[in-house]
Amino acid sequence: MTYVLKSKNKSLELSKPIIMGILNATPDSFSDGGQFNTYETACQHADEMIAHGAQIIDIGGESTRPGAPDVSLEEELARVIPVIEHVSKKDVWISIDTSKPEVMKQAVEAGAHLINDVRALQEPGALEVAASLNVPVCLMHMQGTPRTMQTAPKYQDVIEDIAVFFEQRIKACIDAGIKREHIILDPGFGFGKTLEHNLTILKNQKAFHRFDLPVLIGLSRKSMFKHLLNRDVEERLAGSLAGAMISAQKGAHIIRVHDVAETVDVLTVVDVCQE
Ligand code: 7PJ
Repeated sequence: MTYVLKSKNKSLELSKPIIMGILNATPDSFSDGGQFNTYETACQHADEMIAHGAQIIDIGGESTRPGAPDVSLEEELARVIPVIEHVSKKDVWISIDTSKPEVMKQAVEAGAHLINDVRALQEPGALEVAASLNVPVCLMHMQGTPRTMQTAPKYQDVIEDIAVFFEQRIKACIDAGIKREHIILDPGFGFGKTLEHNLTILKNQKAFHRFDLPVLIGLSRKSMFKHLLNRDVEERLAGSLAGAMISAQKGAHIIRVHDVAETVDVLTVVDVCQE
């Protein structure tokens, strides 16, 4: 089944996995925090990821690393809107990584095509605003909140518990007037998950294809590679690429990464060997 995402006057074919490049416009993100937090460096990094083959640029102004402080609306807008305006001049999709309805609204007005919400539109007003904006939405699973999620994650069955969450959120979206063809699902690696949970999801991600919706996978540089490989954040490229390769082979539609050029190579090799 080939999905085609449509937003504004653009469409994005998901017949093979595509790359979402991560642009953190935050001063405190865990893996590249502080590196891209000025307007110029953020724009430069976006341009580079586009040149390397990213088809979506995911722009976020709120750090969701465990224990990160809350960011005010004004601060989040000041971080992301100028960068969105810059990237919107390019031929690429823009995703806004936020949970705040007002940021969703202003970001889409400034040029964003897709809403990526780690809280799956559960903040007050988010469902309604997303429905009115009429753009695709990525619903990510998280257990707990960014502040507490890694304390003691527990599941009866991590795959089935996430599937129940997806079912409920898909229904909430449809009831709010969001089109089914606008929904993307993401199991949320590292968001209230132990290493064992993350590995179970990596291996069994095809289970989420039961919803007949595109699946987004984000495991780039995450702490699962610290726990599995004992690697610091700047040493997680090989692990991240292996995760991207497995996800591509298991049929993931969108892969969210920091290292665009390297992941493009991996996906090209996977693609030519597809049976
Ligand atoms: C994810 C995300 C993810 C989606 C972050 C990081 C932490 N959005 N935002 N999926 N992770 N959809 O960049 O590693 O896994 S923030």
